[in-house]
Amino acid sequence: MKKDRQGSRMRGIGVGLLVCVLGAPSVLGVPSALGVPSEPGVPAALGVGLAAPERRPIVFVGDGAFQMTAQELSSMNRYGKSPIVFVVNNRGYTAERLIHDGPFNDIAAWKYHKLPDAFGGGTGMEVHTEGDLEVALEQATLFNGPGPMLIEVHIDPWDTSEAFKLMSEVLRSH
Ligand SMILES: Cc1ncc(C[n+]2csc(CCOP(=O)(O)OP(=O)(O)O)c2C)c(N)n1
Ligand SMILES: [Mg+2]
Repeated sequence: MKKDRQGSRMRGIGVGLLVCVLGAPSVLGVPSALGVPSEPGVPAALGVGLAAPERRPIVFVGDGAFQMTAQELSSMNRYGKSPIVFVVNNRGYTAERLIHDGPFNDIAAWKYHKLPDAFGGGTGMEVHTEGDLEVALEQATLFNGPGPMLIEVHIDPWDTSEAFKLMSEVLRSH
């Protein structure tokens, strides 16, 4: 993510998904983690929203994974669910780029923040800088539907954590 007046950079999250219950009882986080499949994150948020209506699912999903499950925004509208979905737009499959780069890691350039509207409702926001992110987080805190809130976060394709780089180096050498 680009620096702005706020200072330090934010790192890409790599790939993967973990479903875990965060501290606050009303919030359920579906963040990314290393080495587990990420594609079910968005559908899982819908399932969680249906199974535990008192909770607010929050999803962190890669753009590549999201392109496989984006239509669940439609189901969220259909069933009146309002998760917060962070889509990390690093223009493709960074996890695989680090291991073996090539044009097969590029994906179509969707305007992710416009998709809630296309799928029936909700709110979309776009984040380029840390200042934008602060505004988006404030809006997310106040958000109460209807429909999902999608926050598209732009990150450089090569901006990943040191741990992820190290893991990729090991994988690349095999
Ligand atoms: C259905 C499916 N096809 C292919 C893969 C292989 N795969 C592992 S990581 C990855 C890239 C994920 O990209 P993205 O969600 O954009 O995360 P990023 O690494 O860019 O943070 C892919 C395609 C997979 N896990 N599941
Ligand atoms: Mg990606």
